[in-house]
Amino acid sequence: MARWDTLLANVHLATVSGTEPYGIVENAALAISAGRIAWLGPARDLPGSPQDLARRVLYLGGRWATPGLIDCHTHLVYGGNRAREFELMLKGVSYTEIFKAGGGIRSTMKATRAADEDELFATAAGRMKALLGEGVTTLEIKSGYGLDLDTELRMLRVARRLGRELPVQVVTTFLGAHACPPEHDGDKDGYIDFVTQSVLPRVVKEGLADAVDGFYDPLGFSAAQIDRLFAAAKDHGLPVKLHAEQFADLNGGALVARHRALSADHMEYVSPEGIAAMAGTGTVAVLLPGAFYFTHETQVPPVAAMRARGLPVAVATDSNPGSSPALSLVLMMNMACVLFRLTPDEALKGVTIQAARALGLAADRGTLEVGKRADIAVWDIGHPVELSYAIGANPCAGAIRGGDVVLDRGAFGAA
Ligand code: DI6
Ligand code: FE
Repeated sequence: MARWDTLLANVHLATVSGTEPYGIVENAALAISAGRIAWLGPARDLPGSPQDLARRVLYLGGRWATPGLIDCHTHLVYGGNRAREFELMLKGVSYTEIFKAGGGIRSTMKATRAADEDELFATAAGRMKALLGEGVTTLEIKSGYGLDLDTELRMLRVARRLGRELPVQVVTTFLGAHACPPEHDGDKDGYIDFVTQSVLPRVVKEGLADAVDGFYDPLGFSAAQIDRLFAAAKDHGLPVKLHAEQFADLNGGALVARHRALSADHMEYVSPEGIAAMAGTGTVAVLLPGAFYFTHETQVPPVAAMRARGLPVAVATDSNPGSSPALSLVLMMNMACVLFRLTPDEALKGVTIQAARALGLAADRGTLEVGKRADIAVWDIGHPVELSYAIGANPCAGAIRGGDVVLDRGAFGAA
């Protein structure tokens, strides 16, 4: 009797575990049973010949395998796009000015309210396929372009449906507190009442959200309003995360630390005090180089200070129509290295184990280790540094999710 379901052979592993950069095991093998990693190590340590050990042997032709990539911050579900606002931004009108003139999040709100479920599903699925083609096996999707009950629920239902119908695990986040809609103009407190008393209970009742997020910014909501939002999330047993310090230092580090948030996202303007407050709380700093790049931001997130305080740092696309129309997590790795000076090892951790941590899933995935889900990306590269090195390449040759091959571009050949 074969002891394993599947054995990956003739492969090099970047396990992203242990203390060495990338957690490399060369000339390796990796066994999968019941959708989980059952064994891994140098091939010479296999307790028999591959064919005797597993019902199925996949020969990877000397390619590299990493944990399946995890995009822990996206706004993939939305109507329309903001290409015309892009033209304005290139003429020198800032993201903030466009927002204040009634564009920005509000213009996507209008297009999203006008889109039915199938339309939202089809456009998001198209975008998602680009990410899955890069070995993404888990991704987060936020609501936040409805800003009314029906549309927020519709966005989250679409996100759940994407996870059922496409070969990826979708983690959903309720971002009702993304911006104040026209119905509540001048009354952000009233809108937060509506979000916490009318929308969140329905979201929870229908099981549509895995976490709650808000936009902590003068364009979004105040610390007192976020406190109220997070208290309501806690009452419903949901973890929280926050868009913080994107355009200014507002002491967001202390705010997320106080709430033991899963993550604090953007973080360009976080202060040394903010980093100190977050250190040791488990909160992950999620860096979003696509938004930094696209909004012509010049304030680089203080990566050296984060590193010095041992803050976990993740990297994500922030895929959204206004500030980061990005559909490549691999490109974000390059941008995190070049623009923010992450090391390529940190960038790989940022889209695997640290991204898993930002979703509260680190015990289950994010590294190649025995017992973790068999979510694996296979790459046509000679060394894992190449994932961060190239600009605009997609060396992904295949992907496995929960032990099943979900993407095959010729990775799984014969011996
Ligand atoms: N910050 C962002 O970068 C996205 N949301 C947020 O709070 C942008 C959303 C958009 O412009 O549509
Ligand atoms: Fe975002």
